[in-house]
Amino acid sequence: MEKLIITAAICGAEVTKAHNPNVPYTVEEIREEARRAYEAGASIIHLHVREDDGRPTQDKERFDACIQAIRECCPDVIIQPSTGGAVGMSSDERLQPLELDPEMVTLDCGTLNFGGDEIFVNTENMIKEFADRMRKKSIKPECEVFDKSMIDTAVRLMKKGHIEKPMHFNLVMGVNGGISGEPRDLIYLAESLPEGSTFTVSGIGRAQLPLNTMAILMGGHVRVGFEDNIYYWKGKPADSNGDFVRRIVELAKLLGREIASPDEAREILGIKRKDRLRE
Ligand code: KMH
Ligand code: ZN
Repeated sequence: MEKLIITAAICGAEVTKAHNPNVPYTVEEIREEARRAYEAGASIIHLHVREDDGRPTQDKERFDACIQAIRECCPDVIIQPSTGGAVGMSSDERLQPLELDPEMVTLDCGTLNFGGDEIFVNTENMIKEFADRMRKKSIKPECEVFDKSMIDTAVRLMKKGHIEKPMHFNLVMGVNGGISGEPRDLIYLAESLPEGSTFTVSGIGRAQLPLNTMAILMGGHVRVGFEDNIYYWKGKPADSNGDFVRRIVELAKLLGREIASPDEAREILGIKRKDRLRE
């Protein structure tokens, strides 16, 4: 089996210090959480950024500051900014991190309810525009799918030339409004992917650990972190993203999967390391 790529989604846009005081907001807190995840074995940092008071932002300057800070202590890690941002942001706001020419970003592949009255809007025309902008800059999209229909949308857009092969998917499972996080759901999604694609599994809340375990066994990859889950065990808030990553490293060892370094992850995903990251 391929080596295991571990992504750490270190802060997200929705969780706050009221949920878990260890959720990072400032540039320094984000750098330290990235460092803990990287030193534990993460090869990708999925990055949202916040104002110092915790408000989510897609501001290019703030992304730049966080990316530079992460680079200081994680020189070769793949930094994957979010183009999802937070519910209610405009396309222009969300697309700002593309101007920094990252190696990889997220591409959200459909609209869904996102709790209460919130709707996370990703119309087909938006997805096409986002994907075209990524393709023109040779930025690898990670297709975020929250339900089976979003896989179908992504494949349709691949066939029309908006997304290049091989495709990489993140199966986000257990969001209220998306697919649930039962084992049969993961099997269904994984069997629906086009041949030759790779996939990561993100389980929300208590679905995180069981779905990560299944992903390791199925030859997929895993995402952990505060964006998806703030508890290490039921009722015990996690101390850091590093703890989640370490647990996956131990589990993978027990289950016979080696961990991919950032360069090995690039190889698996077909990403070319960009020169500016070597500076
Ligand atoms: N914060 C969610 C509304 C992504 O990073 O692309 C969207 C999200 C997905 O987190
Ligand atoms: Zn995200």
